[in-house]
Amino acid sequence: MPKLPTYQTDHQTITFNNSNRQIQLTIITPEIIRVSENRGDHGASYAIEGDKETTTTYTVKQQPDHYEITTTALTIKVDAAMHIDAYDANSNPLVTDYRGSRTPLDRGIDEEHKKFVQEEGHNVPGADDQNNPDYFQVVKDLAPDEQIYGLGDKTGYLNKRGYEYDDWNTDNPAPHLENFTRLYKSIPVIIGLKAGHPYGLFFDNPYRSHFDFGKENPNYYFYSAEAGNLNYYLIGGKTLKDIVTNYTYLTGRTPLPQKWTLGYQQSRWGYSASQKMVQDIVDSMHKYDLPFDVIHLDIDYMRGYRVFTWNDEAYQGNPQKFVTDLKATGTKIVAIIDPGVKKDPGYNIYDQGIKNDYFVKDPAGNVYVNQVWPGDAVFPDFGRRAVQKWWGKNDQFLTDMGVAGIWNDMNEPASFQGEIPQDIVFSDHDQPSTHKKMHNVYGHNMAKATYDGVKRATGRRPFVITRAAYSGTQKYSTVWTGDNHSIWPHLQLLIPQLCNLGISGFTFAGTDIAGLGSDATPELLTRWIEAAIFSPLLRNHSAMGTRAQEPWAFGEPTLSIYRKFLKLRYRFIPYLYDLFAKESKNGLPLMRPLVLNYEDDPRVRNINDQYLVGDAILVAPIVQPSQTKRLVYLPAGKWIDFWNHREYDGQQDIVVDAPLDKLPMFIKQGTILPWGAEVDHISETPDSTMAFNVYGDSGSYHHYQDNGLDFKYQHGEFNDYLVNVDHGQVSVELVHHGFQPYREITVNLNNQPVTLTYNSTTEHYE
Ligand code: MIG
Repeated sequence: MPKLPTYQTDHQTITFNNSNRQIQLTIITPEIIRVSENRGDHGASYAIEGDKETTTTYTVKQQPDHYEITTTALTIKVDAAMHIDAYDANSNPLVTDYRGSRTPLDRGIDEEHKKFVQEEGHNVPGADDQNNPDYFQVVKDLAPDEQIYGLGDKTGYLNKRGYEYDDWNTDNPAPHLENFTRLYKSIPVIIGLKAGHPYGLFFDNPYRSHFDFGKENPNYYFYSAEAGNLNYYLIGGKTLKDIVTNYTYLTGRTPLPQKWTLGYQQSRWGYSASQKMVQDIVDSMHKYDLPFDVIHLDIDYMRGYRVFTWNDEAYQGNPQKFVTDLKATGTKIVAIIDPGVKKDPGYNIYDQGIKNDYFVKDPAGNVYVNQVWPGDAVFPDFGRRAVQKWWGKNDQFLTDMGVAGIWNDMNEPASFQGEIPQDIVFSDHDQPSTHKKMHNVYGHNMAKATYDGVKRATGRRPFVITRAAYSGTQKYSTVWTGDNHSIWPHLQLLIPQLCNLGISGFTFAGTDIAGLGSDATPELLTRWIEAAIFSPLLRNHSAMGTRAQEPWAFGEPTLSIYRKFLKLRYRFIPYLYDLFAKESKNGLPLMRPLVLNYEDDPRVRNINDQYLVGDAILVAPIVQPSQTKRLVYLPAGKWIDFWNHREYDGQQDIVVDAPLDKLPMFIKQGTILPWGAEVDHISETPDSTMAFNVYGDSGSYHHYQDNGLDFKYQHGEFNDYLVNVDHGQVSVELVHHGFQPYREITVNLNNQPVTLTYNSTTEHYE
């Protein structure tokens, strides 16, 4: 029998040694175990901040041919060949090393032909570069009944099985279809179900990586990285929800946002070239009675695309007045900032960066120049604290103007004259490193710098939107899915894409409604606003040069339907805000795939055209042209049609009507939902009343309320209401009282409103 490795333990780390390898297991919590092997890379994690290790008891047992490391939730077996196999508490295999050798795909092409085909512009995926000495791979068994989710923003379907993907943040504006292996973000976490048993696997290594989920061979999946340390986290839990909670324990959760950020946002590349154009959009929003909170300013508001400047002349010499006046009428401005700084001696940002040595350089020590919007541009070295601080301070230029949020674009980083070479010197936690290592965390560090800067300057919960991200960026920024197109496949994509982002920690996400590139049609715009109406980030955005797609652009009936859905959105904002309050504690996304809640039901394991909002709402949008009826699968429980209150039993397929103005929606029986007042924007004045709708005759619900703006809630300034309905008996209790309570609460029970009034002496609703 081969000899087992030796081992030593040091607190919660167990180090295994044999003649050629040293592998460490670190028990982070009973449900999270890290597997690592130092391969010469340095530098702390970007995804995980702070010490996540909690005191955990575990045992190490020696068996004849392996060791067993056991916590209350996981058992890891380590054998003589250092295979690592993870099991749950009931000995079900979760993540086990594949013992065979890989069988790379035969693509039927030799090197010479490959060159021709590539010259014509086709993408021929290569075999991974196993000759590179830094390359390593992790190959794990794939069971016949195994589904793989997560991985952030990738294209394709909810279940990633059968596909391959790359992590290398990429700006490619061609339509993102299922054959695209990489997009703007690197979020290397997978959430799996193996024979119905949930697990998570997080590969924390920012270098270019590849994932193959049984495409090459249905018996295994593999992860490979072109450099860095072997460093992955095995995550267990009783349910898929536990896996997401544990993963977000490790990498962080989206903090509670300002409430208005859940409002509707209108954007188009081009508006911001003049105050008049922006004002016209605002006026039209009012004229057409469309509720909204935000107008975005794309790159045209700047002076010659110089970041942290404003083309004042196009804003009557006083953009600050414009922004402040708009704010007074309930409209917030969010402005874009790209990382590329125009190479332009005399321009203060460039000068400061040069003087303080803040830009990345080539190995010979010259500031590296590439091109982006302003022409020749240089790139801040966000891996240094001083550079992050400087950048965050620069954001004050905008926040002092009254700008309410910052939109970070182009931070893959994108560059027009080819990709930045791998050896350009980028810092890694203040130490010189390379673009090769820092590429995938560039956007993360920019978003973090922005968050910190805005927080310091305003004291409010920063609203940052970023295109590029790494695992953990959710702590600092919301995300949008980048340059989609006005095409039906991209309307279809938003459901699996936002659901996978959600279970990968990025709940505050959205797509450009109706598509950035290409020309929308009235039907596409209508179905898109319906399908996306619960997406946490709700922004219609389009590119310069495409057909207009504002809500009124196609006249009627598009405008009225659009208005109807925006009004519906605002009714649900209290519910979405409640979900954020919960998410910030448990990491569970607002918009979620059905499998997250119903993992035992094989029918829901790859549903790509329905989603849930929290636990209570099931949404089944129309994502095909001309379709006016559709099949809806209802999981276990009883469901109530939102529109006509018809009741359905779960675990069946039903056919529902969906004329152009209808989004099929079902509410789980036994739930209570807050129902906000009809408003035209989210006000900063606290609401004095709230309503709740009851679906069924019993249920209970926690409702959260605070000022929706700053961090006072962290010092107890919030209310937690418990609404209870027991066979028609209504009660409301203020479980936590730290904010001005509603004067009046109405509970709508089968269309019978029961109104309770706050008695400030007894602190009860009566
Ligand atoms: O190269 O700022 O994804 O939302 O409108 C294009 C212009 C740069 C890409 C963003 C898009 C934005 C556009 N930007």
